Amino acid sequence: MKEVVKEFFDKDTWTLTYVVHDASTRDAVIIDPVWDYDPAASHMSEHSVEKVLTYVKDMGLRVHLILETHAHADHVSGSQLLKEGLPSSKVGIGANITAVQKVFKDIFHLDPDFPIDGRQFDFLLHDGESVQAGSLTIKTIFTPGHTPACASYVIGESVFVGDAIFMPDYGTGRCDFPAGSAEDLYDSVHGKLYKLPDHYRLYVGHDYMPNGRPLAFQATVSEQKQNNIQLKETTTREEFIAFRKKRDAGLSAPRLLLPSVQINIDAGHLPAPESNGVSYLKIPVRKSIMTSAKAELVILDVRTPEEYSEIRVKGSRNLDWNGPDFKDQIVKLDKNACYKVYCRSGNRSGRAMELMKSLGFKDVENLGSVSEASQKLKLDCES
Ligand SMILES: N[C@@H](CCC(=O)N[C@@H](CS)C(=O)NCC(=O)O)C(=O)O
Ligand SMILES: [Fe+2]
Repeated sequence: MKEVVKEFFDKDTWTLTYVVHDASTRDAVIIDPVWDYDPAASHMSEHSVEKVLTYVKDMGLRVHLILETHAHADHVSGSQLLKEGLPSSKVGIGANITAVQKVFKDIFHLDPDFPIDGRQFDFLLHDGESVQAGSLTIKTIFTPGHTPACASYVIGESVFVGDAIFMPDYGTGRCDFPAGSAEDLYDSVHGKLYKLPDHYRLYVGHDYMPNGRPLAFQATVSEQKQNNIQLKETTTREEFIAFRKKRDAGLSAPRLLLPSVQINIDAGHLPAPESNGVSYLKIPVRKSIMTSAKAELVILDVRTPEEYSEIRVKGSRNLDWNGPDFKDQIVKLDKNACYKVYCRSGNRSGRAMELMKSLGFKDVENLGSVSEASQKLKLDCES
C-alpha cells in the first residue's frame, strides 16, 4: 500500500487538513477539516470544505472516515459539514475526548443532558488500536499534552500528529489548555513519536510560517529529533517542561477559542437552533478558562495611614497592621490573588505575611521597606 497525502491549508487559522488515500484502491480518510468562521460577523462559510470535496470528487476517492486529532481550540471543525457531502463517512476522535467534554461542559455551563461520553462522534479510537478505511489501515497512538485527548494517526509511513509537534523551526503545541500537560507532551513526543522509524513522515496540524518562510507541513522523525527547536532527542524532560511552561505563561488565548471549543466538543455540530431557526453560541464572562490565567496582583502597604499619606508605592493599597480591624479587612480579600506586602522596615509586613499565609492566602511575599518594594516591583513611589 502506498499512501498518497494531499494537504489543504487554511491561512485564517494556519490549519492543515489532510486527505490520505490508497493509490491502488482510492479508499480515503480526511483528517482535521475546517469550517470557516468569521467571529466578528459570526458568519460561517464552506470554502475550505468545498475545496476538499472538489478534490475528493476529482480524484474519485471513497472517503470512509473523517478523523480529528483533537478538539481544536482555534478553529471550528468541518467534520459534520463534510459528512453531509460524504454521507457514507463516519467521524471519529480519540476516546479521551470525554475528559475534554467534562471540563468544558462546566466552563460553558452546558445543558445538564449534554453527553460527556463521546457519543456525539460516530466512533472513538483507543490507544494502539487499528481501524480500517477500506484498504487503508489507521493506527492510533495517543499523544496527550496539548490536550488530554490528542491522538496521532499512523497510515503507512505517514503520521498525522495534530498539535503535538510543529515544524522543527516552530517547536511543539502549547500545553496550557484545560487538562493540558507539558509533562505528558514530552512523553508523547519523546517517548512515542521519536520512537517511530527515523524515515516516517510527521505531518503537522498547523504551520505558523515563522520568519516569513513558505508553508511547510511535513518533516521526518529523524529531522524532528535533530532539529526541533523546542524538543530534540537530546532535550531532557526537565528542560522541556521548564521551557514550555514559561512560553505558555506568555501566550494569549487563540482568537477562535470560545466558538471553536463548544462546537468541537459536540463533534462539530452547531447548537440546536432556537425557535427562530438560528443557532446561538455561549460566551462565558469573567470565568478564567486558561489554566495559566494570571492571578490579580495586590500591593499591600501595612503602615499607618499617616505614614502612607507621606510616601507610598504607586498602585498600593493601605491596610494598617496596627489598626483595630486589620484581620477583618484581610479575610475579605481574594485568597487566590498574588500579594506583595511592605512597610517601613519589613517587620510589620513580615508579620502580616505570616498571618495571611496562616489564613490560607496562597501567594504572599514580604518585600521589605517602601524603597525595596518600589525597586522589586519596578514601580515608582508617589507622595
Ligand atoms: N494566534 C493563534 C494562536 C493559535 C494557538 O494557540 N495555537 C496552538 C495550537 S491550537 C499552539 O499550540 N500554539 C503553539 C505556540 O504558539 O507555541 C490564534 O489566535 O489562533
Ligand atoms: Fe490545537
